[in-house]
Amino acid sequence: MAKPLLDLIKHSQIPAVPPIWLMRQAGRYLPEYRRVREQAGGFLNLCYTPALAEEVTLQPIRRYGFDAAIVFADILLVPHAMGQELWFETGEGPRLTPVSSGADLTLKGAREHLSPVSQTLSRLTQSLPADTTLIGFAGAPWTVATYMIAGRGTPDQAPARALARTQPEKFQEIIDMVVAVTIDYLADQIDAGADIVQLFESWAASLQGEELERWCVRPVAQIVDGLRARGLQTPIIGFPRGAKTPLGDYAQKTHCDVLGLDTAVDRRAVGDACGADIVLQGNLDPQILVAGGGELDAAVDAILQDFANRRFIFNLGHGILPQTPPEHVAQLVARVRKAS
Ligand code: 1CP
Repeated sequence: MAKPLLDLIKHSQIPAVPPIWLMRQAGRYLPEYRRVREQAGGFLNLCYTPALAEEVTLQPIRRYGFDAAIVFADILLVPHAMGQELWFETGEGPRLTPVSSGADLTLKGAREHLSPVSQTLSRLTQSLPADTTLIGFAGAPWTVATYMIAGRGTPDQAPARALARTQPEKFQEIIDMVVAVTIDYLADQIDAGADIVQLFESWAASLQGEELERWCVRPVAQIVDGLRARGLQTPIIGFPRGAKTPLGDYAQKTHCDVLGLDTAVDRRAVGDACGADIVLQGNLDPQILVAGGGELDAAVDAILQDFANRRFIFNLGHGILPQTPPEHVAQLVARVRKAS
């Protein structure tokens, strides 16, 4: 059976209705997610138990019939697999034991540690509707490293930026190890059935110029090229949130097939700057999805209009917020689909 979202990337036709999925579409805004998370006894158990991770991946598909499902996991499973302690403080987000060089990490056993995620994907190839595209993912190395070095989320990524500036060779070791683990991890996700993979560069905004090239662009290109060198032609979505670089250049230099746009991106300018061979994805403001009503309809219509003449995947400009009313998501999907 055809998968409209995957087909959009592989072929050059522009469909009448763009395919739609939402970043963080499984999660705390859904009461059925909160129930399974409780049953799992914690967020990490949920990620590492394939039957439960499968269930929460399917929840938003059942409710809304999105064109794609994204496997339930987290970008911080990679540092966990490399030997860092990882835990989630309720209401406060992730915590890790901070590292400052490659010597604090290990590659041994990382692939095996991450195998539950591939098992979740295998299960989903059986349980998803046949026309739903299956998305795997990982964090981009810079973004993952910002958590590894600080031991937590930070507003300005200062600890990672300081290490990159003062001890670039130590920082490079960490990045190189994350690149190596991520290539294996995504290759395994693709072997298990992922149709597409996305690389989340959530903290691109904290670097610019040479540093952006070295720590964001180059490692992502190494991952894309590493997958291609293994004969894997699976489409890859890059999402450089807030990147201070022309996005057409980012797509070209990283060799990504799809460019995820954040909320702040000027849609028409990006549309003009990127050739027709790049598929664009985005960029509804998650806060407008919280607001709903006429404001939501107007924002959806503006996006549909701006991208009417190119290959485009409807999404948010960042992850869905936990306070989002589930009925606003239904409103969004209906609005996108009736626009044909
Ligand atoms: O249930 C809970 O309390 C945990 C909340 C939660 C969820 C639902 C976390 C903790 N991670 C996830 C799942 C998740 N994370 C997915 C899969 C599901 C889906 O998309 O439907 C994905 C793709 C991610 C990616 C992720 N994790 C990113 C990149 C995207 C982004 O939002 O910028 C980042 C930065 C993380 C780290 C992380 N994990 C969890 C939290 C709260 C955070 C952010 C920490 C911070 O910086 O404050």
